[in-house]
Amino acid sequence: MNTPQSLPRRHLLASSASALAAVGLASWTQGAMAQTAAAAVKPLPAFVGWKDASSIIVHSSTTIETKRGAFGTSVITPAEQLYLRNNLPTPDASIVADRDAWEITLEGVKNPRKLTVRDLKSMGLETVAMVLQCSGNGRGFFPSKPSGTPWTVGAAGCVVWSGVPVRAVVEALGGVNAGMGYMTGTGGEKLPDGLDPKSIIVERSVPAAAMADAMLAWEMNGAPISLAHGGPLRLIVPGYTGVNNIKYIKQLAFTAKESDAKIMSHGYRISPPGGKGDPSQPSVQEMTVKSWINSPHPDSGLLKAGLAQIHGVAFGGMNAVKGVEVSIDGGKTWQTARLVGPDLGKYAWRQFVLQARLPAGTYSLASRATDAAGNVQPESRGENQSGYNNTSWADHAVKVTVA
Ligand SMILES: Nc1nc2c(c(=O)[nH]1)N[C@H]1C(S)=C(S)[C@@H](COP(=O)(O)O)O[C@H]1N2
Ligand SMILES: [Mo]
Repeated sequence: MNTPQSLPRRHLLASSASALAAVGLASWTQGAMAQTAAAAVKPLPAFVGWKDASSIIVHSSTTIETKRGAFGTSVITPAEQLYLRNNLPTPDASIVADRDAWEITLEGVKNPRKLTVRDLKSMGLETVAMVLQCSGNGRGFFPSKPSGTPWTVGAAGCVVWSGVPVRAVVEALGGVNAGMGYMTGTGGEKLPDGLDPKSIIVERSVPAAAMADAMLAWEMNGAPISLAHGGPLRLIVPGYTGVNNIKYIKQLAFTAKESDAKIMSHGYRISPPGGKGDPSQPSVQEMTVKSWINSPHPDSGLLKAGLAQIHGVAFGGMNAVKGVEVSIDGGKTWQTARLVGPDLGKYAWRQFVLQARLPAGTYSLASRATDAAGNVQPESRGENQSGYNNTSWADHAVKVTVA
């Protein structure tokens, strides 16, 4: 259930309008449906009133994208500029009033129990820099116009998380029970009455092996995680697309099977064009090598002939980035870009720059990254019904005019 449109219709029809209004779901659904009326500037929803309005595109009250030209060059994406994507209305701010008291239930381990954030803080500490990217980032480039937010490049950011490694928590609870192939996280949203919980709950399973680098995090970019980004506690699964990083997590379970919540069984599946998601199809999980140019770009304003610093971001998903090439002629020829700044580990993105002398003319600027395992960012997107996992360098190319 990637889009509000895909909320089961019969449930919506069966529910009373007042029940929906009570949880803000009615206006949320309408807002999301009316998304991207091209240039219409929507106001920031109150719970993210602190975001930097000039750096973001508000598609709806639950879908906010970073502008391509707003990505800076110093690796980390500030919270004020970071994209936002909620499948359900955001929980009440009361859940971050006493952060340390937030409880999470651990299941599928030898000694299952409830732990508070305070307990977790005594069990271990780790920090990871990671690209957080929505599965649908780049959907806006699909000519098939899949339903869902038409993100271009800005449903992604590179952020630093701090928390306890999941494996430390699991060890403290006696280890994972035998036969548990999955790690399943459940979001702490209050679910509206009158709807089948399985049809809307945000619950995702990843292979249990992802536990190796996973974390239960309470800090983002050096501050307690905001409510908008999943505070008081968020499951972080480095290398996996956004949806697998469960906000306000209330349960972490090691399970024999994948969750049967709709968002897992039918949502976020790679279905053939024209098809519907089902459990037999690949789930959108590990990210693969991708890059794009952030500057110059078509909205950069007038570009003067002469020296240009063509820069952008590149990441490998599960692997480090080995190198990036840049083309100024739409991919006919490539030059090696320079990786810039600190390497924050394989799950972070790297900034790259190509210094080029650009005489007056029109240019198609493209970037193509290679990861440490030798995988090269592809020219074409993998077609699929919902517009997931677009890593095409051709789709991400920008046309600029130099005068
Ligand atoms: N509990 C919960 N976790 C969630 C979501 C949600 O709606 N509820 N949305 C997911 C999706 S689809 C994405 S892309 C990311 C977005 O994270 P952000 O809003 O912090 O950028 O959170 C994921 N985790
Ligand atoms: Mo997402």
